[in-house]
Amino acid sequence: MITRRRLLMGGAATAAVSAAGVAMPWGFGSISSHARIIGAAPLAIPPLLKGNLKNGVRTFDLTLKQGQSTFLPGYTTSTLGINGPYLGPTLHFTNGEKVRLNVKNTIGETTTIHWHGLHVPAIADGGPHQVIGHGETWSPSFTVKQQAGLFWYHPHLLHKTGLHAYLGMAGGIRVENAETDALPLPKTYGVDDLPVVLQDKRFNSDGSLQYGNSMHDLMMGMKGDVLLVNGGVAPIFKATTAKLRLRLLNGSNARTYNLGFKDNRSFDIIAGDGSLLPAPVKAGRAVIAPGERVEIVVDVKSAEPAELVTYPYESVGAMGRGMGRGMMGRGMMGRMMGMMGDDGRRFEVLRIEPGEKLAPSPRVPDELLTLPALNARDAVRTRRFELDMGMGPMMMMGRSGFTINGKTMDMSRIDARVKLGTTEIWEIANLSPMMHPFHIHDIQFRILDRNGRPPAPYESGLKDTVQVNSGEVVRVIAKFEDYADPKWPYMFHCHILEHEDAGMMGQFTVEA
Ligand SMILES: [Cu+2]
Repeated sequence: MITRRRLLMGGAATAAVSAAGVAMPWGFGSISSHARIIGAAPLAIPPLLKGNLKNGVRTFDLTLKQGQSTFLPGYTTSTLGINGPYLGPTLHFTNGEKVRLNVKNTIGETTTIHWHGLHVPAIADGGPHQVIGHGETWSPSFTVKQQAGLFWYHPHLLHKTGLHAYLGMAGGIRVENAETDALPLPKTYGVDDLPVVLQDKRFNSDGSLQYGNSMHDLMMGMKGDVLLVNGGVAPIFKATTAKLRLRLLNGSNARTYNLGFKDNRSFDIIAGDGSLLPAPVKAGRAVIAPGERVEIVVDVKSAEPAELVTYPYESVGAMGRGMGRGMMGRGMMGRMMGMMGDDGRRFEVLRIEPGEKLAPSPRVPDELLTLPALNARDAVRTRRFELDMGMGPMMMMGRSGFTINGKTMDMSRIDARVKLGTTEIWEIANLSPMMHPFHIHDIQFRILDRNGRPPAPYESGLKDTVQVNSGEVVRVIAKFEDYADPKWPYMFHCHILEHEDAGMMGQFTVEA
């Protein structure tokens, strides 16, 4: 029997030791045998929850709970989940519909649940101000105002987001929209349209999840050596159709993945965080940072297995910038630099095993979504947000160096007040030596430019999280509409959860 104290303290107090054969990554040492044993398991498809429609409101019941999961053969792992022991159901929303979410917390301590990417009133957002005590039920309701896409929900408690998300509380939200429903894209859930949630974990020798508090885990974010895909290791999907749509969600605390197929086949990137792209983008790789979503459509051939794997990821600009501000001497800098992009872990993500006979799939349309032309002149103002990691004296004194505009998160401070109904440009400047995925609540924005250059076609749709590479200035533009509240703020923050928890977060209100 694992007490809740034990579960929640978990690996936090445990030294960063991986027992041989337990937590070694796929392809390295003895875990390869483990991975193959588990790798025979089918891809788990979370249940699709459609809610109960009553008096025009679609109601979803979510219970946050403790659970026991088996990730490694022969080991039981204490986890947190939603309506189950690990992860949660996929919620099915339709644009324009009013929804209510009854979120009951039974995990033994306070947490929150945030609707990542959804445009909702600040009080319904589920950020650090909307705490749900143990035994309590929080019931926000709002009207769904989104493009079709994959959104998600996860905890957002101040200083605990990393741990609570890591233990397993997360789920997808599929929004359907009449405008995009008509497109001939694969959309049968679990058949040709698959949720793929990526999360890397580390395990203690007793099979418990390890959540480190080492300086390295704080600086680089918590990275694991086992990749869970919908809660399984290197799962298999038996394809029955000629095309598959993979809705990839990076639900990891800190790791960015450079995804591609082992045989380097190309695929169509059709969607980013908050909408379809204007047009499909042919690619052989898709880089997805924590918090981001990418949807791809890939062709499969009868009886020919295809493996989705990770390739080396180099964050652009990290190596070329030289000394970060506030950094210590060159020796430490050199060591840090070596770790900024990639720690050398390679993962098997998903093995697709097509049957002999595949149902035909329509070709991906040449045009997917019409978005208005971007015009920087629509903005009434530009705000600048400087991301930094002071790794020198600040850290030595035990103070967090993870700052935005030189400040760490303070729940009693509003960092920006936006006027309702106006369009703003937010200029995000990364002064630190590593990439930070910057997430803004409330809005879906468009990327204007990166260091003055237009964004790549694959990031030209609606976004809520953007990779800001070392030394880069990324400008995004959005209109802040519908919901004003002078009291309750929305958050903006780095989606490397250890950075967020250490203070790389701020608050803004939208005011009439
Ligand atoms: Cu960060």
